[in-house]
Amino acid sequence: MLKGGVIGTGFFAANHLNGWKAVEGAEIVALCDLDQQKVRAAADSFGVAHVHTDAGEMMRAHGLDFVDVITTAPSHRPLVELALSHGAHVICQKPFAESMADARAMVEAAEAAGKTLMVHENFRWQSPVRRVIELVRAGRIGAPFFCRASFRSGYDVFSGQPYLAEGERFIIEDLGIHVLDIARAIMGDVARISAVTARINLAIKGEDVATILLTHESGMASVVDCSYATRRTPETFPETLLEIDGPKGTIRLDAGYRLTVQAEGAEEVIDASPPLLPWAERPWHNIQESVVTIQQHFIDSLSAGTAPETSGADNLKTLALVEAAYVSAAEGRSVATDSLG
Ligand code: NAD
Ligand code: 89V
Repeated sequence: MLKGGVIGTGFFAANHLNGWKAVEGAEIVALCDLDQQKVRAAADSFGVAHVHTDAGEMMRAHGLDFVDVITTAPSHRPLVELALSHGAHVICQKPFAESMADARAMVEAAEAAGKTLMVHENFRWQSPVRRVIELVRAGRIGAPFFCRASFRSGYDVFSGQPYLAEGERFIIEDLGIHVLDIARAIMGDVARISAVTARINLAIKGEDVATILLTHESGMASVVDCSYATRRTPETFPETLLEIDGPKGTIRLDAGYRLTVQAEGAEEVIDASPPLLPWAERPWHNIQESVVTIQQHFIDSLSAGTAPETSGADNLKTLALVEAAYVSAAEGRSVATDSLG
């Protein structure tokens, strides 16, 4: 049984703590948050014996095998490097870092320490999305030549996560990052990107609409479109809708987790709804289930000594898309993803 510690017991942490209870091969033995009341409340709710308000103290006290970092991006680099310096493997929430330099530094620190660093990039692990990725990877429609990955909602994310209203950057960095990662998982790595953004909700600081064209290294294209300003029914938060064309057919993931596969003259319609785990609540259940799946993948990767699919090194490529999208939107031009230095 691997011994883990959690850093950050804010809004999203209850999902991780519920998740860790379901994961085989791992146990959370200590929690840390700067806020004594929050960390104590989480420890009481989840029956964790040890609480700390200083991450260094937690690392020194427990001989942890791994650390789960569930803080917001500005604290990721110091906390990840701290955990690595104490010989722990790390799984860190998205967005991995505020800059490519910080992200690269964390990946290099993990390599130097000989430890696994994985990013909790969970949308590609949502079971409906995963089914689509696996169908494409299995060649069901042949090599895809088009993908649309679409997340459009009017859901109020700001009441749970007020920091999302306060940053200069919003939807690409917080949500688009997931959808860009899904496009990468389906269509492969990206050579060029072109983005147009808008701020419709004037009560927030950052952009809440982004429409992004990706040119993949294969030469094929994807459209990633995201909005938190869309008023429509059904409200699909937090579903990513997908449409992928290949020479042998089309795969669509439509609202309500309706998965349609049309290939080689046959059509299959599947209810790909994620399960509602006992502790989960709609509409978050889709995200909540993926937390357990990604955590299990992290522990399985540690046990097998293999690199996780959404490793820190892999996530550099998703983060580069975020950076390139902001450059593209600001400068009104298409940006090569390898031009960011
Ligand atoms: P939050 O602000 O509610 O909680 C973060 C907690 O970290 C706070 O309680 C804060 O006190 C603590 N913290 C910060 N620095 C610390 C330090 N040095 N030592 C100890 N504790 C520290 O944030 P949140 O909404 O829970 O989000 C956390 C992260 O999870 C964000 O990066 C967010 O983008 C991400 N997130 C991911 C998903 C997903 O589906 N993958 C969903 C929601 C949030
Ligand atoms: O998944 C996330 O990162 C969340 C939300 C779904 C609200 O965008 O912040």
